[in-house]
Order: sequence, then C-alpha cells, then structure tokens
Amino acid sequence: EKHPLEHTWTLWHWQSDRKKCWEEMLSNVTSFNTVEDFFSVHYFIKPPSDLKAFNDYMVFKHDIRPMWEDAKNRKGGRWIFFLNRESKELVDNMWHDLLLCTLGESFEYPFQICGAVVNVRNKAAKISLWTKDSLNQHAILAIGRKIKEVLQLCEGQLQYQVHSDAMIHTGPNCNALYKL
Ligand code: M7G
Repeated sequence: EKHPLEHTWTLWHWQSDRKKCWEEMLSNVTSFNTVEDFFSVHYFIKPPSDLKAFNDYMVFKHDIRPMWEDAKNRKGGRWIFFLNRESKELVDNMWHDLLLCTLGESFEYPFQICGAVVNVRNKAAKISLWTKDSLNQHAILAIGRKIKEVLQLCEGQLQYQVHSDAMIHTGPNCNALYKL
C-alpha cells in the first residue's frame, strides 16, 4: 500500500532554447500523488546539480501551471534564495528538503502553496516557493519563517518577491517585499 500525498503534483522541466518562446521551453514531465511515486521520480531524474545552466525543475499542484500567468499565481509571489553552484550537495539537499516540506504539507496556510522551483544558472542556483496571494502577509511570513528554519538559511538570505514586480524587474533588480 502506497502512502498518499494530500495533493497530486506535477513535475515540469524547463530548458532554454533560443528558437522557442518561454512557454514552449516548458515541458510537463509527470504527475504523482504518493510518497513512493515522488521518490521514484526524484531519484530517477538528474539532481539539480547535474543540470546544465538554464534548466529548471518546477513541482506544482497539478491544477496550477508553473508560470505567472496562471490564475493561481497571478496575484502571488515567491520566497527565493540564491546558492552558489560550487556546492553541489547543498543545492541538491536544499531542493530535496524544500520538496519534502511542500509535498508533506508542512507549511501553515497550505492553501497558499502553489509550487516549488529550482533555476539552475551559470554560477548560481535559485530555489523558490511560490505562494498564491502576495497580500496575505500573515501566511507569507509564517511560510517564510518555516523555510528559513527547516533549511537553516542565513539572516537576510530569503526574500519575498511579488510576481508582478519580478515580471518587470528581472534578476537582482527585483524588489524584496519581505526579507528573512
Ligand atoms: P527566470 O528564469 O525566472 O530568471 O526569468 P533568470 O533571470 O534567472 O533566468 C527569466 C525570464 O524568463 C523572464 O524575464 C521572462 O522573460 C521568462 N519567464 C520566467 N518566468 C517565471 C515566466 C513566467 O512565469 N511566464 C512567462 N511568460 N515568462 C517567464
């Protein structure tokens, strides 16, 4: 007997390709709704540290597409932190631990959780947790404190960015609504 998860989740893979628009670079890999199926997917695919630069994994509730445009993301934002890619183990462990918290429904305000993302870039990796409502300060802060505690992040390492702002100010110019 497998152990059911509270939700069905979908794994997406994004890979940069100059010939395509952003949405076309995104592919739906698989969905799962048990602990066992999650682990068989997670340990089958390459860990983030083995991905080439400009590849992402996204794990979202099955009815939410991993993009700003989805109705459940449109008014949301993300808790995000940056890691140096030199520490492969750290990137993989952080991603693994964030996924376990997310799929295991460890966060307060579970309704606010949309999905988790790892963006692998040249020198850095970005790990984020997307939440639904960027105006829900109580939920955002409770979720952020939990991420910080579980992943043992440094003071100020974790920042909350509103998607509508990230759309306009990409990269380091994006404002942080909160920092923990
Ligand atoms: P990124 O991959 O989040 O960060 O966004 P990066 O700067 O580390 O690569 C890079 C670019 O991808 C954005 O400026 C957008 O052009 C595009 N992009 C990223 N996201 C998350 C979305 C999205 O949700 N929807 C659309 N349409 N484009 C996106």
